[in-house]
Order: sequence, then structure tokens, then C-alpha cells
Amino acid sequence: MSVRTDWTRDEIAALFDVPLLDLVFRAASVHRAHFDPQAVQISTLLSIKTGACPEDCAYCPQSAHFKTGLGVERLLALNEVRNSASAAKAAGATRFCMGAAWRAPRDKDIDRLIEMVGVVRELGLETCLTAGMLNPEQAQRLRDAGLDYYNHNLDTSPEFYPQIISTRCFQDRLDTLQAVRDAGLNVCSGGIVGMNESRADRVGLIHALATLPAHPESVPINRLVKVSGTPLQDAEELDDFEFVRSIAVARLTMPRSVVRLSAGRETMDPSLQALCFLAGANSIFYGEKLLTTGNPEVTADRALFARLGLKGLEAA
Ligand code: SAM
Ligand code: DTB
Ligand code: SF4
Repeated sequence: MSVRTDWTRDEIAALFDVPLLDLVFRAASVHRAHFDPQAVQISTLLSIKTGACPEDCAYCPQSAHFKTGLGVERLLALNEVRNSASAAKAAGATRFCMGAAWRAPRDKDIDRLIEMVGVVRELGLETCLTAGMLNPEQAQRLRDAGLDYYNHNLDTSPEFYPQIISTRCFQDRLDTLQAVRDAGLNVCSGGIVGMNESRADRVGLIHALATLPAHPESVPINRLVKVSGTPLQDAEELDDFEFVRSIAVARLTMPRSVVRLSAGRETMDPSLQALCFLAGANSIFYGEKLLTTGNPEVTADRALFARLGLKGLEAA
């Protein structure tokens, strides 16, 4: 399948409607046409600035609008970042993703971020940052400092977006993605499913991603981690197979992108994760913590990879 950026919503909705085993078979076939199906890209996350975020994203434990009991931490010191990145490398990660709970960094924050990118690069790891909205100059400064990826998720469909976040709009997200792309950075952008959105919203999310001027190199599909104190703490559990469908449709519509089986793996048993890998997922977050919530133990992930015959992808 060639890479298309002109998908219609109807086409994407029709893919979601394909019987599950046929859908997974088709997605697995496309996956094999573009990637080694045993190779999984491994990223480790670190929260470099935690909590007290002015945004009101209904899923997020770090928003200052909700009482989640999360401790607030200022921007980490350089040696803390170096130590965490070094441990991630020793454990087998090839990319280190640093997350900051900001609406947008100030220019002086970019100075600090550039130093952090430098120490992670020195260790021979790929670098990724997610720090909120960027203007074109900030994106260019980060690129010039050697940053490899910038993560900025569209999160959900344009229609459902205002029910999840009121402090910024969907177009703000698109503008940052454009600045990131124009700066020559690799784009990491995906979303969250399981937020009480409809099937049509999942279609709308994948449509928005798959019709960007160029597909993101990395597409994280997160399953909501329900955190007490957030408005979505009691969200209805998304059917496992609807999650698999979301992965499969991302794979089919963005055939050359690396699709990440992202947050939510703690609630997925090995069989469900295996089905996600079959459906085209080829990246995970590795390490016991995501940003503030849990992720499977490294020993459990090593055992899973061994049982499935998967291997970590070497850094590009
Ligand atoms: N503040 C920046 C931003 O929002 O772009 C960067 C950090 S933010 C925590 C990065 C992403 O984490 C969000 O876009 C969202 O997709 C994901 N995320 C946050 N809380 C989550 C949760 N409870 N479950 C799943 N994904 C979550
Ligand atoms: C992404 O799509 N998911 C990651 C990363 N990009 C930054 C974050 C998941 C966060 C889950 C909730 C938490 O641990 O705070
Ligand atoms: Fe802030 Fe990002 Fe969490 Fe939204 S998702 S509240 S912007 S840290």
C-alpha cells in the first residue's frame, strides 16, 4: 500500500468496521511490507518537570485543575537527567523521551532543554521531548541542538477535543506540529482512546493524523490510564478489541509510521499485547514508570519479548 495523506473519514470508518480477524490480517500484512515484524522500538520516559500544569486536559494527573495528590517537581537538574538516561540505555532503550508539564516553554526554558538534549545525546541515545506548544523559533533551536523527535499528541477527534480540553484548541496542536515539521524535527503524534469518546471520534483522531501533510514518524496510541481525581477517573472501560482495531487502523492508514503501543499496557495481558504487535504496533515505552503513572516491570517486558520472539530495534 502506498502512503496516502488523502484518507476520507468514510474510508477510515469502513476500516474500523472490517471483521476483527480480517482487519488484523490486513494490518499485519501491511506491517510486514514495511518493517521487520519482530523489531520493536524501545523508548523510556522521564518526567523532567512534574505537575502544576495550567492546562485542564481531563485525562491528565498533572493538571493543576484537579486534585490527584501528585507531588509537584520543578525542572530536574542536568545530572538527574543524565543518570536516568544512562540507566535507560543500560536497560536496553534506544530513545529517551523527556516530558514537561507545561502549556508551552518560555524561551529561557528552551536553554535548559537544549542542555538536557545535549547530555542525552552524549550517551548515544535518540532524543525526544514533549513540553507543550512550540513556536517556530523554539522548534528550530531544539532541532539545531540535535533533538531528534518532538511529541505533541492530537489526543482525540477535533469534535470531541473541546469536551476534553478547554484551555487550548485543536488548531493550536496543529500549529505546533507544523512548526516542529518545518524545523526538520521528526514528529511524534498520536492520541488517547478510552476517554468515553465514540467510535466516530476514534475515526476522527486517526483521520486527523493520517491526513497531516506528512504522517508523523511515530504514532503513540495510548489507552487512557484512569487516574483518581481527574474528570475521567470513572471512564467506561474501552473494549480490548476496539483498542486493537485502533492500532490496526493506524497501521493501515500510516503504513510507514512507527505505531507505539503506548500508555495503558499495565492493564493489558500478554495475549492482548501480542495481538497489538500482530496488528502493527512496533514500539513501546519501557521502564517501570511512564511520566507519573505505572508501566510494566522491565523483567516482565523482557519475558514478554522472549516469549514472543521480539527484539529491540537498534537506534537509527
Ligand atoms: N504538556 C505537554 C503536552 O500536553 O503536550 C507534554 C506532556 S503530556 C503529559 C503528553 C501526553 O501524555 C498527552 O498529550 C497525552 O496524550 C498523554 N497522557 C497524559 N495523561 C494520560 C493518561 N492518563 N492516559 C494516557 N495518556 C495520557
Ligand atoms: C505519549 O503519547 N504517551 C506518553 C508520552 N507520549 C509523553 C505519556 C503517557 C502519560 C501517561 C500518564 C502519566 O504517566 O502521567
Ligand atoms: Fe498539562 Fe500536558 Fe497534562 Fe495537558 S497533558 S495537563 S498540557 S501536562
